[in-house]
Amino acid sequence: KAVRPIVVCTWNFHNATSKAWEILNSGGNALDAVEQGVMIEEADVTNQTVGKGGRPDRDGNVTLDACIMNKDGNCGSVVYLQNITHAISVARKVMEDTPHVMLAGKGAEQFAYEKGFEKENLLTEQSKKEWLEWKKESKYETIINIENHDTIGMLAIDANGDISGSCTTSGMAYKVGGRVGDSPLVGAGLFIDNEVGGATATGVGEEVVKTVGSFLIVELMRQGKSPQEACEEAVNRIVSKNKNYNDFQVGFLAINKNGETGAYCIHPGFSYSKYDGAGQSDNPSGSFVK
Ligand code: SD4
Repeated sequence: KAVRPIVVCTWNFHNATSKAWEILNSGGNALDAVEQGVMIEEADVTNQTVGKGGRPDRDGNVTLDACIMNKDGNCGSVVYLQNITHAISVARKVMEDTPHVMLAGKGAEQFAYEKGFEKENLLTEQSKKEWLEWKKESKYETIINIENHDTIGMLAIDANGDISGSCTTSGMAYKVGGRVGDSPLVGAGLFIDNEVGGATATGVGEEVVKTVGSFLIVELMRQGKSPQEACEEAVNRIVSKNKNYNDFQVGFLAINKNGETGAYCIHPGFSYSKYDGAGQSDNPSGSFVK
């Protein structure tokens, strides 16, 4: 019997899954759940990889990437968005109120103001202080390491059995100005097919983009793989193509139409949060490197 409703998200963002569960459990739809769930993290200034309080690029600018996808296969995305906390809600507006899929930079920001979003300073004192520290030692280089995480990707199935997903991030800390990662790219950081399931990614986005990880996982599930098997194959694909995998982390999370979930990552440390009729739980992910 299918498990529903159910919500999962990357890492241990219990407040986010609780919010999504509240919506799902009162008969709300999966799209509202995945939007409002991740909004909790976007607003949380102590989460320095999502929304307000996110770490800036190497020039000190906080730039956000996000996308959302619904049961009909429609999607909306924003990249390089500045001065707006709730990138995911702007992405939803792109999906619902425009004939487009993706808006970037100034255009996305202008669109957000037209839709009534407030201009906010996203760089907190804490993130600014850390950035100034980084600048002293960094020689202005973007360092790829396995610690840079916390992007939230969320997948939900509502009481009707319909699936939606969301993904939102401030991206890699101290990235080159203008850099866009996997999180707002439909197919890479997130993919949903209402007949099959959904997948989302966290970690070094460049590696996820190169293998179109989330789309790959959904297609593998379509061919009969379990969410766990599909996530493992997607990680194996990355490590077989890039011998430097000791230097970076990628984690995938997937759910199928029956509410079965799976997760896999390169290095130990990734986990996901789940909320269903059995309550809230933390689920450690298996890893390629033991
Ligand atoms: C990115 N994938 O911009 C994001 C970063 C991330 O957990 O997931 N951090 O590459």
